[in-house]
Amino acid sequence: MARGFYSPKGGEGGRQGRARRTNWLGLLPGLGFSLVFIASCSSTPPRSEPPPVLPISPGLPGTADLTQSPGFAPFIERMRRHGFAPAQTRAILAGARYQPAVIELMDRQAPRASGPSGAWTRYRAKFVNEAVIGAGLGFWDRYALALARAESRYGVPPEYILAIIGIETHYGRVLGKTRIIDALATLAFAYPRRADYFSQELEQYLLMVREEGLDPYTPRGSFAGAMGLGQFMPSSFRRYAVDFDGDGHRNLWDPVDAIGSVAHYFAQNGWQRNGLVAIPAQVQSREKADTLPSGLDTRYTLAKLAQAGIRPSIQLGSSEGISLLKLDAQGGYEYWLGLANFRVITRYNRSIYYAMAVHQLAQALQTGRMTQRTHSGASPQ
Ligand SMILES: [Ca+2]
Repeated sequence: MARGFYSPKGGEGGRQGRARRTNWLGLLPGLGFSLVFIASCSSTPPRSEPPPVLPISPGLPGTADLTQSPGFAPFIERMRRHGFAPAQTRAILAGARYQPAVIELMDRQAPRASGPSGAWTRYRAKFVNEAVIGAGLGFWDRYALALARAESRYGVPPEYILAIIGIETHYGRVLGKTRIIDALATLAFAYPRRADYFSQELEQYLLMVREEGLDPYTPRGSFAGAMGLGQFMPSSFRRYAVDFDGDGHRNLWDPVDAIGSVAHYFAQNGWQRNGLVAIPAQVQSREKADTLPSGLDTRYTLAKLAQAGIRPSIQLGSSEGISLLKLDAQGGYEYWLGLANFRVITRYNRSIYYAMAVHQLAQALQTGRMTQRTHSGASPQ
């Protein structure tokens, strides 16, 4: 998802229609404020235990009020600075439901084994496969004009925009069906480990629905609050979403707006037109290569890499700032060199596997497109 963390796909399905518009005056106070929430917000359950199952209908005896969360009062204050009266914020949140499944899914994102276990090969197979490539090529045909326009305006090639949308939502097939307000309120007020992050996203969400004139209870998406074909978090929605079809609304459930918005996201995060993303590396020996630390934050010159017996598989100019990437593939580690645009992809989701899957899916889509166009006699673009 845009700006967040890896979210496992496939647990949610459904299609989000265009979010209904609302009259904000209708949300002013008058609703009851009794909210049902997790009883204790002071600790995170250990990963090995199932998450607590709590009643979700308001007013049941023995349940706590959302206002008991230590983050609740500061949140009301923060929204006041944006012109939300406390009663108004409370009224909106009164309609949010605690969703234990959200906590459960969040806790399931266990850290990966340190390897070698072939984790990259398994990850790749989920996203770079015939089904996703086929759907991506169909999407490319349908939205070729918008993709070309996005490339011209933002410098991001169609295949990378398509790879993001394919990995995030399988081209709109898996958009998530959790109400965004439920996901964000649950994580902001009942998930202490990430409360800071999610209360900021909840704040951004309320600002977003006010700006866009949306009913706060209508948008749906992932259990972590990501929305639309590119799975933007609310802060990314506000910062990077664009109205790319010119109908006056930013609608990330609309493919054309999603295409423009993903490209805009990349451009704003430093995407270099015609820049390289990643290339395989040849290593003389693993022992020698492993004398250099690897990872997203590493920066090497070609000379430094050569000293460790690591060479690019294609000729590179005098590149600086090369990240050495080591992937836990089945049958042994793979070494890659990540360039500036690779790191831009990680701004979307800070994961080497994620960015590499985007890159490899993009390459497969480009090859597929060229093959199609060649066979049909069209120019291979
Ligand atoms: Ca639009």
